[in-house]
Amino acid sequence: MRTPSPPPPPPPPQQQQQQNQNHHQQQNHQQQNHQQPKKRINSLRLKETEHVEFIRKSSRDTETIEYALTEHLRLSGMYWGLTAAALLRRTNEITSKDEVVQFINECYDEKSSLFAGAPGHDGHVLYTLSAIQIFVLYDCLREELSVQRAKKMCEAIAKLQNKEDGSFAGDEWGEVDTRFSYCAFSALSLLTHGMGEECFLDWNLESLELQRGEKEENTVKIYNGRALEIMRKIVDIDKGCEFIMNCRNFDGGFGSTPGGESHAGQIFVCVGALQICNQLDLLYAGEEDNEDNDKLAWWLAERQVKVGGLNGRPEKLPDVCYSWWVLSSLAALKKKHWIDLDKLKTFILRCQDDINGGISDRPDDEPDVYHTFFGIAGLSLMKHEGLEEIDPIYALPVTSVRKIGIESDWY
Ligand code: GRG
Repeated sequence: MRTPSPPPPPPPPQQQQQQNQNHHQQQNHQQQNHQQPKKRINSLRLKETEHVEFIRKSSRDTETIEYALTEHLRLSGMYWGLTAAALLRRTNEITSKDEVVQFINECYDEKSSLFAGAPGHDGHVLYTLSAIQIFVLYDCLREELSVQRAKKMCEAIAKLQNKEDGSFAGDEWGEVDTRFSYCAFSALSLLTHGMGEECFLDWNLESLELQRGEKEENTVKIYNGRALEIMRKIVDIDKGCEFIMNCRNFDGGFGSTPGGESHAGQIFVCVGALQICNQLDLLYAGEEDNEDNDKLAWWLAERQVKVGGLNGRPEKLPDVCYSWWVLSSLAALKKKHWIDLDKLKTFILRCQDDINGGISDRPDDEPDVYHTFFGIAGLSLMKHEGLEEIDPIYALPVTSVRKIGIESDWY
């Protein structure tokens, strides 16, 4: 299962080899793009106003084919757009809070006690997380989510866990994926932190004496611990983390299910889930693993290709969204500096549409809200001037998670 640990930085030879291969792919791609008319002038300055306008327009342009095709993930789209705007400190320019809350409530599916991607669709743990994230973003979880609904959601999430192997399904149809383990743990963590003690009192938790948002040193840690204790009453955290560890590969990465190929997106969800459950130590539990000799961080650092962008797995093209999936995972491992951050920043800024706003996967492609969010989130992780800082585990502004008492040392 385990291979010998790689040497410490600078880049290992296989990175060079892989970068060369990626370079060829990029050259081909760039050659194709040469034939298309250039529709923007890129100044390498973050186009804040244009991005806000792009997000605002994307949520209003209901007649476009893109809008129709993305209906099933409308709630996640709303989370991407609003969180990007919050990082730009301009949420109010997108839409009103009342309109947002009304839409979220329309997405609630009474049958599953979960939120759906759009009104009338089936509930799913991914959209449940998006709904909770938006409530946290607006600091209105307690006002807008009834205690009864919050408890039903906790029970519905618990039902998605397989008690034998600890995995989570996304919904009643049963597809299993480490993405859903992350969604379940993140949703429960935000709920248990944000709802307050009275929500959980009749679950024999009287002795926990929860208080919201304590700021003093140490008390916050205790608060985090108490929220985790509540989570333990709802789901089997240890088995959940055991399943995640069963999805680990010989290269240090993680896949969607045991034996699945390592992929940066899956690594984000696995590292995040372990971190939320306070079990990140499991990464270093093997004989050869320790924090200084970290195969996983190596795999992640090797995702940077010559043009500065990151790919999601070996021999693939770079894509702005991996600025988030890779860099947030490295942030959790406290190894962001294993990437050339200046080159990554330049790559993201080159993917902006300077005229109409929005960020695309690669330079000169069409922008969309997904890449706009993950590009801005990546820049925020690199502490880009003028942006709110983002929490690499919960994918929400640090100011928002602090308001519900989540204080961490991974920024
Ligand atoms: C709160 C940020 C947040 C997320 C919620 C759903 C989820 C939890 C995480 C998704 C993680 C994931 C698997 C991301 C990868 C998405 C992606 C770009 C997949 C593309 O895969 P391929 O194979 O692309 O089409 P490559 O780049 O490998 O060719």
